[in-house]
Amino acid sequence: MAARIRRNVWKLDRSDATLAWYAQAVAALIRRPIEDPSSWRYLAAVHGTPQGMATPASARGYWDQCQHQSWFFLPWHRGYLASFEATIAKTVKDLGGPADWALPFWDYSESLSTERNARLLPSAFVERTLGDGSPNPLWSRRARAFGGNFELDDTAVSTGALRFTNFTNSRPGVPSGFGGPETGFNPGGGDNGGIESVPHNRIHVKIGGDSGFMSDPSTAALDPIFWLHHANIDRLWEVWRNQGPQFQDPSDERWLTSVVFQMHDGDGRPITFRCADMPTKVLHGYTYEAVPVAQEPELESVEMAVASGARPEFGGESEGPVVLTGPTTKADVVLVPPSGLEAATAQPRHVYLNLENITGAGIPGDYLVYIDVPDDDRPTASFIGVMTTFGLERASDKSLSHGGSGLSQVFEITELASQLKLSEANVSRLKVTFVREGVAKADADAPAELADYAAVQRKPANVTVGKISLFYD
Ligand SMILES: [Cu+2]
Repeated sequence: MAARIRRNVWKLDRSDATLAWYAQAVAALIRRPIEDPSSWRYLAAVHGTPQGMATPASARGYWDQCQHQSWFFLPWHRGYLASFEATIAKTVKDLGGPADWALPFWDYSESLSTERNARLLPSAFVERTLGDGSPNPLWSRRARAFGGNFELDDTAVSTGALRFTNFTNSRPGVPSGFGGPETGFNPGGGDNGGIESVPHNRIHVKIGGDSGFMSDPSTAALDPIFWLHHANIDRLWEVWRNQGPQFQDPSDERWLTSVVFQMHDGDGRPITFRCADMPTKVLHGYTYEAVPVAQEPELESVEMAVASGARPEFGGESEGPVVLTGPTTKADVVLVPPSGLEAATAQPRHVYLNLENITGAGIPGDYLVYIDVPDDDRPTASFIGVMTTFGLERASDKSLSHGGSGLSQVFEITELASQLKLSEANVSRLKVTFVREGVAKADADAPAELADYAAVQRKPANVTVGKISLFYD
């Protein structure tokens, strides 16, 4: 079989039928019963099931399998995309369409100078109805937006994660690389890999808003745009690997072979795969249109850490949990000067700010994080990054793998720490400011066949950062 080519959705010709066939296939899958592994509902349940939805015995080990905050995030979703694409492609063929249908990707990070629409939701997904007045199968329950403009700013579409030279990292206190931290089978909880945090998590919540499908892992895959978003994340993995010989997937057996994932192929037959199978079983069969190094939106460059060496040195922590209420919350980190550095002019090589045990419920949206020191004469605090909250409720669920210890996030702040003279003995406090970005209100209704998912009551949004800490190495 010829390789399928996954194309940039904004570069499809006006005459191209890829999305029209996608819409027809989506409509066909939505009509299938949930017990059918090739149905829309079953495929979405493989990612996650809403609270209260019982998993039939036959679906155990197949539903609720998504891997987040883990070095399995990229490979699990790669297999998931392949399973979905095979199902849609077979349906397209059965409906009389082309035999080589492939999932397009949405490259929202493309420079606006080469694709001015890049940050807009592709037009075929925007309208509720088609030209003939029938429902548009590609429309879904999303944040209210005008003309597909979900206000994706630089902080949402940044591909800065491509600068990580390490795929993973197991050292606590430092960033976990491009792909995510070393974990076992992990449906959620802990630290996001760079690419999972931004743009992945940011896009989910920007599109889903306060109650749309995309904002919650247990409903996200019900939205047809989910798959174009994840095709792009999967493509960025290839972009990352193509940057040079030092950009390597893990070679550890615990990543390659220790965890086996189960899904179905395009004919609904059970299949299994491991990360070691990625290049052969799963990646084989499709290729991405032009995998260039993505254009970087204008963001301050951040030096990314390479995983090596000993455990970083503790540099201070907040006095207690920080409850994020209101539009702005400030908290102090009480600093401990790094040993051996107080008297010297030497600076620590890297400084990391950690947000630990981020727990809560609902869809609070993301937070912009700023730092400054109380007596600093700068007029404004400095932006260090975005605390993303996609998957918060799941990560806070005590019945799941991490026992409800929540999400965590690490920011490298080396350059700012040196400007703020954090490692000097007379600087005793660091002020951290969380600015709530807010979530857009979502449409109240959903596609008619999926209305039951929209009726699920959401818990009121709340977020607590268990601890803010600082590490040096
Ligand atoms: Cu996702």
